Amino acid sequence: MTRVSLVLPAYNEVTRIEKTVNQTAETLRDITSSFEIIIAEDGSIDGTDRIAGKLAQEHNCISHLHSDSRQGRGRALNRAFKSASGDVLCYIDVDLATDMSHLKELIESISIEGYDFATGSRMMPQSNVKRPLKRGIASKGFNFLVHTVLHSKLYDHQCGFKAFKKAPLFELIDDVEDEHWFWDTELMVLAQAREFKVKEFPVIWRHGGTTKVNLKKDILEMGSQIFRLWWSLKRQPKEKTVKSCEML
Ligand SMILES: Nc1nc2c(ncn2[C@@H]2O[C@H](COP(=O)(O)OP(=O)(O)OP(=O)(O)O)[C@@H](O)[C@H]2O)c(=O)[nH]1
Ligand SMILES: [Mg+2]
Repeated sequence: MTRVSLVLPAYNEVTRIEKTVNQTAETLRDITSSFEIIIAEDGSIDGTDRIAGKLAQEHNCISHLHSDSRQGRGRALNRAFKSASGDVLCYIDVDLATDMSHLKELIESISIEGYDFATGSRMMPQSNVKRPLKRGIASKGFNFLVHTVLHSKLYDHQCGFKAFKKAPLFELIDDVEDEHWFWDTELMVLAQAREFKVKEFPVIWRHGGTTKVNLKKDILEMGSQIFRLWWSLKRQPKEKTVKSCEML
């Protein structure tokens, strides 16, 4: 039987962590009888760590990874996946911005359809998205740069709703240098460059209200990461350039 490990990266999420964990467990129970939920929490100063610890104590299927200092989302995910016991590894953002009705498709893209990497998408023509105009424009600009500079075929790289087959993820995970927001993009660009089977599918997505993104600072950082990755790929041998990506 396929075992699913689902990671919730959490930084100062006291208002929603418990509800999200409960809703995630309920949704997972309808998909598989073997799963674990890992709360990858660090640096929280609002009591998220206390609630995550309590949930982990109360339920065998929940575990809590904690650091006192903020690690960045990418580093938190990296550490959580390395501790995971599942065959299908996935993560979703705590704000549940992507509609949970898509979780089954996300997991089955890997466990049944045989993809190595799968991601929800807010940018495909069939996606149904409500988000602030400013964030929508920033996201379009970012994805445009990733297409043109890094030759990615995906419409959306940053959707916090992704799943992986264990072995392909572990082939790449230590090559991903970014430790925060760009981690997702870097992983998906490398997955295409190494010719893994990648699926992108449209989702219903609603902006989660409060955000951890600092628009000005994070956009500059993401922009510089695009060029850092471009330079790093350019220096790699020819067979590692982007060749294919399957999309719905
Ligand atoms: N463990 C950990 N999680 C983080 C860190 N920074 C952000 N997160 C989590 O990453 C997820 C995404 O954060 P959001 O604020 O929703 O960011 P976003 O989805 O890119 O942006 P929005 O579109 O505004 O929602 C949330 O579950 C956060 O709690 C971090 O430093 N460490
Ligand atoms: Mg979000």
